[in-house]
Amino acid sequence: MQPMTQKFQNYIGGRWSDSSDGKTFENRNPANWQEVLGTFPLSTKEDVDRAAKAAEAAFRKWRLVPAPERGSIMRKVGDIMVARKEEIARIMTREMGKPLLETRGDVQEGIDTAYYCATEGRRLFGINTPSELRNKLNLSFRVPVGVCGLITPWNFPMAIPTWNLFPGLVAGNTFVFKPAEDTPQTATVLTEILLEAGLPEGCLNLVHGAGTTVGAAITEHPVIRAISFTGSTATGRIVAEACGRQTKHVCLEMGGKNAEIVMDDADLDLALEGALWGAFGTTGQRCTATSRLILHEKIHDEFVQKLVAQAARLRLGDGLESTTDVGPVINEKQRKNIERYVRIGREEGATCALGGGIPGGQAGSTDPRDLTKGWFFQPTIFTGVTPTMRIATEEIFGPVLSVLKCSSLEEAIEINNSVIYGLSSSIYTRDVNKAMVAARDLETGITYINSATIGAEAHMPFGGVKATGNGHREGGWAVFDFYTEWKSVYIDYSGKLQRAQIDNS
Ligand code: UN1
Repeated sequence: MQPMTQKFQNYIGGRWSDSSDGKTFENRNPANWQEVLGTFPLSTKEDVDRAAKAAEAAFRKWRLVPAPERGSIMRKVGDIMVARKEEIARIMTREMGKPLLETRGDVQEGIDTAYYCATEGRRLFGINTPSELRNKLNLSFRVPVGVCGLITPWNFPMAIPTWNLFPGLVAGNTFVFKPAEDTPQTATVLTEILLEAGLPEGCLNLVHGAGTTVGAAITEHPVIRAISFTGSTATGRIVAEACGRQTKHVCLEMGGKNAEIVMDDADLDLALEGALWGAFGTTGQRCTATSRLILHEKIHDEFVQKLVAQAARLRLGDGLESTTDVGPVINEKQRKNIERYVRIGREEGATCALGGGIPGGQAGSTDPRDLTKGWFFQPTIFTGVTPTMRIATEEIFGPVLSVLKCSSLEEAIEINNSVIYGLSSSIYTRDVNKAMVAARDLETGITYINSATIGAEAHMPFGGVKATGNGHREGGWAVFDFYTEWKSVYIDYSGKLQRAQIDNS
């Protein structure tokens, strides 16, 4: 007998419910696409409307709960996540594909964010200034924005929702949350954890479904005052336009084309490890993934040779297997896109030095490591890439690394800065002067010195410049600037009318 497929629901206004029209979609395992992990509501505009109204009602009370008390819920959330870390990592690996080592890291990022936000509940500092007038006091403090809409991607199914929900809730906002259709179960677990920790009804409303329906309805809903979106630059622009029309706050985290620069004085073994981890970790599906490697001409050939040899040894497989280094790509559409870019790279005249295709295997085999069952793609390295090629400028979001050559630090920086994106960058050098020039001049929101382009920490600002973002940051203290408004309060205790700019002259 076939096992029953688990049926999951939305969480709106304190109740678990189906989509208003009863429709559902399937969640499948990318390492074995025959395996259905559950069905989820394919929600409607009406569901979003109910969620937004529930969030609005909850906001009236939640904003008055003292911030340290809101923060203490996050401490409990962190404790529950610690206790359930392994279970969540397994759920995430099954629906997202990356190896357990990485899904544990994803959960850990959520735990770190929970404990960090718990402590921020006791700060949320404002700024007080002297008044220009006598017997008058000026205060400025943070107030919540209101109902926020959160639209998150599948590559960090736990970390990215927590980067938003935890600080946003501690700051006193309430949420309508639409997770990616590829990773709805991790989002469901996160919702359960917040409820178990004591988050009141209506503060978090989980609405599953398609971006074109649920995402669009969230973006357009008049009650929702701020939108946080992480995904492609193309979709981000649509979200931004809609928000602009409605004067809604919007925080965008979009594409990247991150480069690792290796100078001729670098510790090459370290730089090699960084390149392998940055390019092929998470199967290259991080916004921060290394998709360009800019090598100094003096070390280029030796480096490429070692890189290709080591990348060839990476083991593809189901992320649940301890022997797996690189999991599958998330879905068929993404894999087709990666194949398309490999074709483009070849047509542009770059040399495919490794991989470039779908790995073979025994069709119909019962071996759990059979790669034909999932959306696997070989780790791929292109050499002879020049800065204007499409594989050097466009985001691929897969295990494809483009290798470029430079003859100086200045040229490396120029190549790095020549793309439209600006999320992360990295430089390997032993020369402190070069490192400092790079830290200053690389046009990215994040720069790593002697470390890979990936690995942001929860308490530091995260985000990019140029087409990657719109000036906001997630993570750390900076995310509270997005989830709060400034309120300026003037307290006049002179007992008379004091006219600013007039009575003080
Ligand atoms: C992302 O790729 O969208 O810095 C997030 C990193 C991770 C988060 C990446 N901590 O690579």
